[in-house]
Amino acid sequence: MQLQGKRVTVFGLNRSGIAAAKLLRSFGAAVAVTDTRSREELSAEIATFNECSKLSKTRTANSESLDAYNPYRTYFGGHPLECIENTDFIVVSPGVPLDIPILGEARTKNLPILAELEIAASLCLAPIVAITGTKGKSTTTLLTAAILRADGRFPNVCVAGNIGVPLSAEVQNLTNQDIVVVEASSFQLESTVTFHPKISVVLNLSRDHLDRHGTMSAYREAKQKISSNQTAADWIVLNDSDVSVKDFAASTAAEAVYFTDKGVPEDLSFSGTFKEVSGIFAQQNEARERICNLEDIPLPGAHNVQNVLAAIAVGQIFGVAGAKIQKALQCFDRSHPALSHAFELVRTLEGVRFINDSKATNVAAVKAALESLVDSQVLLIMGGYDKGNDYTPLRGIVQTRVKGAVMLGEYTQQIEKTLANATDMMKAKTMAEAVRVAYKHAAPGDVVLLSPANASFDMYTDYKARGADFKAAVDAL
Ligand code: UMA
Repeated sequence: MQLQGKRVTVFGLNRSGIAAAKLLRSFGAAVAVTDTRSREELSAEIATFNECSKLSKTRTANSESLDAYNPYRTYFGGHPLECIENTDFIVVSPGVPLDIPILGEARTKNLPILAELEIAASLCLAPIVAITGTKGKSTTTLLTAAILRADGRFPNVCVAGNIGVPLSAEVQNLTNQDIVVVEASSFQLESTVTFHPKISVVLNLSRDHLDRHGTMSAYREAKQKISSNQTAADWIVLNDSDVSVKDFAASTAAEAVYFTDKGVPEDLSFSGTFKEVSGIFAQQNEARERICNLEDIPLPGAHNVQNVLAAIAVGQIFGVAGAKIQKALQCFDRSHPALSHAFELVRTLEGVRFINDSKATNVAAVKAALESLVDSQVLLIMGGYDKGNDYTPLRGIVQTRVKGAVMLGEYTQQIEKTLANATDMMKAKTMAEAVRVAYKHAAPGDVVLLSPANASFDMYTDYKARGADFKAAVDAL
């Protein structure tokens, strides 16, 4: 992408916007930034931006503000029309919805609106493995990176994207000998145009983020952009057991490889990975290779088996030896922050296990958590900011596995309506109250599970703060 002399307006001054602005400037673009938050609210971000800018720009005397480092324009406290005047194109942070009026105005001016991921990927020398899905993206990204690191052939195996570090912040450290594993969300993919990973992975697809995308088909369309520019020289890894993603193969030129946790595939021509009772296997050209034992899977839950299968399928495409894959799984580092608050055992008290699954911000994630608790009765804490969820898929499993559900917060009417009569319903205003109520109804052998099915913004800054509150409440018992 030719950026020298281009005028670009970056929407959103958070992690992605800061990294994109810095990247664009270092490639010679004139960058304006705009954010709905005020200059005061953005003081921390502006300080970070200035800190980053010191690396690429000469500091001027007595200059503490963003403008001092940036000879271009800043528009805070909103997006005035002016911010898209005299600009060649717009770069949006993932958290900026594409239907805000100013972006509509930009479209009438025929200004291209590009994702931060689009810009970063177009400047990335390293091949990209991009991983998407409604749930399991972060875990699979980390597992894939661990397998590729264990192989030893890449000087740098980088992890970026929705997992917390924008690709824009990493591209300049990458060469064509390296590899980058990108967790790609629908928000990031939505406004990509030329994004072209060497390998794409689609783990699953179920209702989520409908407050942003409006319809399931729009959400799916955003996800499908992961593979729309792939060619016959690329690969797509798909969940054979999830009908909603299996047919992604039909809309891409990439060669499809599958994974399934439903036993030995009947189709002899199956290419990919599968789980059966005795372990995990890879199959290619009708030849089977045993990769590891089920005990080698480093994370609990049936959903993590699928994540491991997907990561191994990527390893298989790169020709990573089975023994190295097994070693990578056995030595997998579970301490990455992206793995906390995801089906994490906090404490066992009087035989009751407390599991923090605050990261379960959609219905599919809650279902997966409940399916993993085969031998226990569950006290389930749910609630939060509803993104347009349909809780119907939970009815069956709640009926059989959930002893009681504690509705946390003010926005649980839809859950209560859908799960009425499926289990005992209780209510709590605070996390401490929810934990106390759940514990009161639990018996030895039961599990108290925080798996909210919703975003956390009604009560917390993010799912991590919600998970931390759960842990504190559990510790206080
Ligand atoms: N803003 C505007 N105008 C608007 C709306 C927002 O200016 O109309 C501003 C906000 O004030 C804010 C910025 O735009 O300053 C939005 O920033 P952002 O939310 O994109 O924040 P980043 O720090 O860049 O985080 C993003 C991802 N956030 C979202 O997708 C919402 C992070 O994913 C990601 O880790 C990060 O880039 C690095 O790549 C988080 C997330 O919640 C974890 N993702 C969703 C999910 O996983 O479900 C998709």
